[in-house]
Amino acid sequence: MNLLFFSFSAILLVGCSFSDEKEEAYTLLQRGIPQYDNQYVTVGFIQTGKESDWRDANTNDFLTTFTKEKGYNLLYINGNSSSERQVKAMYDLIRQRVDYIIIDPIVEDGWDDVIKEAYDKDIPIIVTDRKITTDPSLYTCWIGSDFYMEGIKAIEWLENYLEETNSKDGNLNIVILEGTKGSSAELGRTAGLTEKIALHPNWNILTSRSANFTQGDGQTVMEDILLEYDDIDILIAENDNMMFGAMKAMDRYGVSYGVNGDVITISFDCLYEAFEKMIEGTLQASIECNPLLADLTENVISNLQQGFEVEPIYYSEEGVFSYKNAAQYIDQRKY
Ligand code: GZL
Repeated sequence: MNLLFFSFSAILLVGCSFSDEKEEAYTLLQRGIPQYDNQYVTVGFIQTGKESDWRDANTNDFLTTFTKEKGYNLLYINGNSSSERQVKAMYDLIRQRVDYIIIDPIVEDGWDDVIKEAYDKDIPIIVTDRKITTDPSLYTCWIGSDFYMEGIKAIEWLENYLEETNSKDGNLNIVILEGTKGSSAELGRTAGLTEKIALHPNWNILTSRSANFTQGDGQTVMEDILLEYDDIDILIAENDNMMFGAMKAMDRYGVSYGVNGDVITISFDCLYEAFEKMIEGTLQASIECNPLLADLTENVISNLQQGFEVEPIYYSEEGVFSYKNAAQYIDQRKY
């Protein structure tokens, strides 16, 4: 049956213009709305698309949690980094009358109409990881990280590090590699970072540019920055993969970084590879952003199935790790 869904969504997602995708979806699906086996709870999961190792861990967590053994028929849709595709996929799922829809929205805007459609058709929507600007009364809940606090935590770590190493005086030049523009992870982290940085008159943001959460863009954007600036003291990347790419760029241009280098390195996510780099000292701190949200999400759906009330917001547990404590925790890491 899932194959039928994918074949329909493949048809729906090709050739329609954004303005008529809703009608197109409903017309095509009129001819054959799949009938799912109602012994299972049918859950549509619309993911952002591949852009980072964090994303792979997040996707895998949902695929291995919402299983037939646990009573779920999971319809996984890869958004291919396209908000338009995500919205079209949601109209498909609504028309198929799935029991629940989980979305990880690429960006916060553009969801109002389709969320209202789901609300009117009584299909509960659970937003995970990134947020949407739609009226929260129209969807069940949001589950994810406090991105603003992640930005604050990064600067608090930097303040302590500069104090401990007696390097807080003098002008400090900062470069920020931002995540996907308009995503709540980027908006929240950037707000937290810039708000705390502004409290330090001797700190200067040389440039803050998007590298779209990808390793490849992290490298190319950092290469451009290194051609413009030769006085960088601190590099903050809004995810580990962009930092890994930036490290390749700094290697290429002979710029030293990390505990024994010229550039202090701070990133977000806390991937296993980030722990390896913190142990070797090239990455000095990573602010955890937990991708393992499926259990929290499944718990919400299980409560809804039993008729229980659920909360509007669920924050995941997260810490801060550095070159000092990475070795102590690396064996416990799950992604
Ligand atoms: C954060 C998540 C971000 C990660 C990136 O919750 O949306 O997207 O920090 C990922 O690695 O690509």
